[in-house]
Amino acid sequence: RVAVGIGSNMGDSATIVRNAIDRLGGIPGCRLLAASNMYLTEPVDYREQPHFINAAVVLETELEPLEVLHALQSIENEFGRKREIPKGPRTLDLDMLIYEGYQSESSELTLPHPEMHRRRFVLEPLAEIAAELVHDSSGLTVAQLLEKSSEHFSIVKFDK
Ligand code: PH2
Ligand code: MG
Ligand code: MG
Repeated sequence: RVAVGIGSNMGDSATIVRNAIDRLGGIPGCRLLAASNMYLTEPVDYREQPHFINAAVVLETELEPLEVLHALQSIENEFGRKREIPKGPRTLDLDMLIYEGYQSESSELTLPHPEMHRRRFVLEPLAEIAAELVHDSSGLTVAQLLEKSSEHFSIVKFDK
């Protein structure tokens, strides 16, 4: 199983995130197991930008981690992703969070995602669909990471 975090804060973010979820389930060699609700979240790290819509999905895959990464990157590009400011506004950000049972620290791909354990905009949606999934670098489940997280930025369920 692979967990993917989805974020958007440019354009019609709710529609973009919904369409991205459909697109993720259609990657050859992947099957959508679960998709979270959408959340409206306060920007973290780089604060001077609009709120994000965030969500998470869990896929079952027969692809290797780098193959999944490349598929995610091509979907980001399909949705017109520009990277102007690091951690700044984006139409679509797809981050591989966990590839179950796998850890790596290469220049191209760090798994589990190096910042996911402290980001509630990642942990809340993921806990909704995969609370028991194990974060391989800490050995903790997503639910345990969420319980430990002290981040205070606001997150509200977005239903439209
Ligand atoms: N992504 C970032 C930086 N800050 N803040 C929120 N709320 N949601 C995000 O997806 C996000 C962020 C860099 O990828
Ligand atoms: Mg990213
Ligand atoms: Mg990101």
